[in-house]
Amino acid sequence: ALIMKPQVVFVLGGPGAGKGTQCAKIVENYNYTHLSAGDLLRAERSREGSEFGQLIDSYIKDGKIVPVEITINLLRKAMEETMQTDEKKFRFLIDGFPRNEDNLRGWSTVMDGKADVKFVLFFDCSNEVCIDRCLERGKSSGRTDDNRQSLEKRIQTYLQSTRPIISLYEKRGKVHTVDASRDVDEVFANVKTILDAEG
Ligand code: UP5
Ligand code: MG
Repeated sequence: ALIMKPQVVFVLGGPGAGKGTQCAKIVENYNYTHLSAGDLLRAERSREGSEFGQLIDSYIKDGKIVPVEITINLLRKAMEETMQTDEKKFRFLIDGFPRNEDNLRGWSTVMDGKADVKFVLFFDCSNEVCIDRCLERGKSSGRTDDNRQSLEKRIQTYLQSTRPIISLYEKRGKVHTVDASRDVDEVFANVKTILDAEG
């Protein structure tokens, strides 16, 4: 069978901007598979026999970005498994990646020529709103990084490392920015306009 080249949308934005929430809504309405790099790392952290569990655990608590060799393998495997299960599933939302230059280098090394990055969907939101949402979620999420101390570091990492990656794609005219501070349905209405126009 003819294997389609994966078509990728990178979904970026600060911690708690609503990437996961909006990706879930996109999947309900469009033919995309959602892959959250953070979720894949958290699953790997708790996988029996993982050699990276402790490393991932400490990076996430510290709001630091895990070395790309780990993340890219998880993403590549998830994409391959999806496409092997259903060859029509070749459109992916990659949520929370690439977050820094190391991530970008790792993606290029492994995926250049093997996947097309169509554009970046950027959920833009003030740090204050991001922090409030994560602290609220922290009451029940069980996430080890939904506390004030980790959040300060996550925001710091986002501003220092991830914003420059978004800017880089912006210079290439590849970013669609969404105001993520509005309510979930208003944000999604904006997302729909973008996805409908992109085809
Ligand atoms: N919420 C959502 N939208 C809302 C809205 N419009 N109005 C009001 N509330 C809204 O939403 C967060 C919370 O806000 C939820 O309670 C939601 O109901 C509410 P969510 O959709 O979960 O936001 P999201 O942007 O997905 O937030 P998340 O916390 O997942 O973002 P992060 O980017 O911080 O987390 P991620 O899981 O991507 O990464 C975690 C860590 O993993 C990183 O800090 C890093 O240490 C590591 N990591 C890597 O090292 N490499 C990677 O490639 C990826 C992650
Ligand atoms: Mg998320």
